[in-house]
Amino acid sequence: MERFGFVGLPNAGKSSLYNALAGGGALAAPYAFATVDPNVGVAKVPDDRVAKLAEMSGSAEQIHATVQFVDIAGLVKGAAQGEGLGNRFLSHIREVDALVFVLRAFRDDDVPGSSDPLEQLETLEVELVYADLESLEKQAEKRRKAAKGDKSLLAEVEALDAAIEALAAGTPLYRAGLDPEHFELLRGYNLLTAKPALALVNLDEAQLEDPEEVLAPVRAAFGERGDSAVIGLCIQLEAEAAMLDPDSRAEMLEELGLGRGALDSFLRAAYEMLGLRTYLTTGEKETRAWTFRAGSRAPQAAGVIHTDFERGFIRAQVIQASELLEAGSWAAARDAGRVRTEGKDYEVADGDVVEFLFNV
Ligand SMILES: Nc1nc2c(ncn2[C@@H]2O[C@H](COP(=O)(O)OP(=O)(O)OP(=O)(O)O)[C@@H](O)[C@H]2O)c(=O)[nH]1
Ligand SMILES: [Mg+2]
Repeated sequence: MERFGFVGLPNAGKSSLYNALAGGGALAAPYAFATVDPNVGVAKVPDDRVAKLAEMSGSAEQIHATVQFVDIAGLVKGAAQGEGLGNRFLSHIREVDALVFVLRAFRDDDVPGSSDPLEQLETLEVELVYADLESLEKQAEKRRKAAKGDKSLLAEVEALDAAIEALAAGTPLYRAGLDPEHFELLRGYNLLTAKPALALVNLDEAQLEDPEEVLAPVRAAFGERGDSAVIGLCIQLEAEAAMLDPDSRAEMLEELGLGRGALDSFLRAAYEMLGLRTYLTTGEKETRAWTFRAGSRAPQAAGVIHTDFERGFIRAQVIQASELLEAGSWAAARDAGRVRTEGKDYEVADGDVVEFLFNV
């Protein structure tokens, strides 16, 4: 399962965010390093299509796609040189697939720390960039030597040089605009800033009135990807709402004008940013959302259900969920000629409802 890690300064609200997603369980406290060992939780990826298809098919069970999220200890200036929880903290970040920067904007005199999200983003980026730069410089030297005898390594050395240049200028690789081929060649180095990243700005209730005022500078700093990669929400309210039963929760969010809460859209954005997409299967037994990587062909996507499906893949019957729901049933959609037959080169799309035919 894919994992997001929450990265932020002490008291930014990481453990509170964890509690909002998990319905409690993590210590959230107004002092630095309340969290030492990471808390790991699982969240359902919200998807309206699951319930709708389940209703259509009379499914006994509904199964959502899930992601893991990890509440990591707070990072401080100098972490890359061992300050705070130092290397321990960095190794926890290394183990996740994507970064969610939790940036505090909320103002509260009882909670020490900065309320300037931009300043925090800069601090975090400096530490991660520094750690990456240090690890790359060591490795690049060896690769340069090896490339003298082995020309096939030249492209990799070029990629390393481009990455080092960006990092030395203080730019994290997720927004350095590196050549995609270079980026690919850096994959094996497990760099912190080569992971996809998004920023979650923790607002107070007053700031919720006009979030853009707070978010705009963060968007600008986050580069071109800024618009979809910067999300504002009030973690405290979401965490309080998460502790309630579903009816009171809906009522509370409604009263605050938060609709279904911002957590759902945050989870969906994080999932998509990771390059994850969903296809669905539906029948009387269950309706289920399956996670695949954007760009996967039908056999690889089938392999998510079972390796036999990939190995013995013959063909897939496919229709978009919205079309199927409009038709009202699989049989009606098929009779209307709306169910397509696709082969092994088909690139599966988000929202496809699929039946695989395979033989092993
Ligand atoms: N006023 C206010 N307080 C908040 C908000 N979010 C979190 N807090 C409080 O801030 C304090 C720190 O929150 P945590 O979630 O423990 O912060 P953390 O990022 O996990 O901190 P460390 O584990 O020390 O790195 C707690 O006392 C929270 O109740 C918010 O939106 N508004
Ligand atoms: Mg914490």
